Amino acid sequence: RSGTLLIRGGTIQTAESALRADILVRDGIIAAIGDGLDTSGADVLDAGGLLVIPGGIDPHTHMEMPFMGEVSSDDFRTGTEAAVAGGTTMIIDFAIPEPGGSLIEAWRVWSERAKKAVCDYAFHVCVTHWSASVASEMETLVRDHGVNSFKHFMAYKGALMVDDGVLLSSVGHALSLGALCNVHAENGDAVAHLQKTLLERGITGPKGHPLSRPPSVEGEAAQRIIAIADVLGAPIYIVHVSTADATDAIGRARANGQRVFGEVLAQHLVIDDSVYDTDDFRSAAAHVMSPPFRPKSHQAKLWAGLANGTLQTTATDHCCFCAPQKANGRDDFTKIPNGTPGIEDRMSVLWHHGVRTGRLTPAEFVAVTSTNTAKIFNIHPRKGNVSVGADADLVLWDPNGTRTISAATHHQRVDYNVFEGMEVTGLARTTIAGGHVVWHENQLHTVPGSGRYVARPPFAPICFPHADTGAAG
Ligand code: DUC
Ligand code: ZN
Ligand code: ZN
Ligand code: ZN
Repeated sequence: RSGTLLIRGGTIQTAESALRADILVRDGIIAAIGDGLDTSGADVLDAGGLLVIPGGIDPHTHMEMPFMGEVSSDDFRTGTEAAVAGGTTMIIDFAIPEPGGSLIEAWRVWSERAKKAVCDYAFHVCVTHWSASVASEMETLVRDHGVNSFKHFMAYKGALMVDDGVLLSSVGHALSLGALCNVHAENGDAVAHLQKTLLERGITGPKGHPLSRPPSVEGEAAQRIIAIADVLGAPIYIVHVSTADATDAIGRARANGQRVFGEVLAQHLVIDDSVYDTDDFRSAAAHVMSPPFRPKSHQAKLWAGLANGTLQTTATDHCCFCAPQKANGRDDFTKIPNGTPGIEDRMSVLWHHGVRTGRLTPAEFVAVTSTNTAKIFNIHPRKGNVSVGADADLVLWDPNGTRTISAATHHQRVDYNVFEGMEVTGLARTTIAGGHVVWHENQLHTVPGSGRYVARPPFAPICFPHADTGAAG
């Protein structure tokens, strides 16, 4: 192929505006936008009747992750192939150190695994303990390795969980480095206590999972991390907000001027806790993820949060385990590997249940699937945007195309789909990653290893609202 691509006849939909114009892509970059472009020698893609949107960015995935005695079944090749088939062109995965181990080593291990990715990627690096060497490794990661975000688990006691002391040290240190902290907000002590109580009462099946992680467990942790961030004057990003409790806590903090960000998963927006209301172990276990699915009443709050800006990003926490892996917890729900797939279907689910229902405008759809994530993690306007000079990560989005979601046809390497049977309107006709057509007319054209690591620069201290910049106030 020529390396030059003309996308002709589409409507460019960004988080800002809709514009009828052609796009010229050269050497992986958007070279020109307009009409009557000089296109000699270019391959032409007809986008008539389609929207041209910035490729989706999923800020929360777990490819090939060792977790709860298993390894998640999608690796960086299959997981990113599923991503581009669904219109997502970048992921931010999580590099997790060995217990007590090196953060830089974790970054290296994940970098090695990601070499087979077919779209661009970056890593949040997890802080799972605290020491002087962790602090200095954080500094090295920010300075030399393009990391500007660190992740913390307030749950998974005895494994990944950190206490408030670690949170205070790490969030405060990250602030000084110009990095943003992420948190999984669930009270891990409460979860461990409830798990023990439930097992003692003989509740060993998957029905115990949501009972061990009720909404207040998330609400408490969200309020606590918001208070800790406020004490430090640091921004904070709360992953997979699944409850009215946490959404309200974020809304209050933002109303008070605190810089708190919230992410919501496509799964939590449309699936409720009735999935646990079955004696079929396989089906219930397939839906064991944390936070769990919630009573339906929470969903309206999550959608409202996206529409009113309380929640800014959508993700999937894509973390696949097949039935034999889930079966590890047949006699004890606490041993079911936590996680659900989602990366291939996030964009369609958001369009169908968001835009088609009038909950989101097309511009808001682009914001919450791509642009806001690029801004929050400091890779905008290179990512999350359609502008001259930006990376040519683009999707020719058919707002009226329909498909039925199914594990029988998906590209995710997992034996079920939580959206099985859902008919959705809105799909990726063509996906372009780094200037290459990687998905077209229902076919993958991917090259393992064509994805690139995206180094993310730290934030200038002035960009953090409460940071002590030496200025008055
Ligand atoms: N929750 C999951 O369901 N899987 C991976 C990690 C997490 O926090
Ligand atoms: Zn090429
Ligand atoms: Zn989590
Ligand atoms: Zn996760």
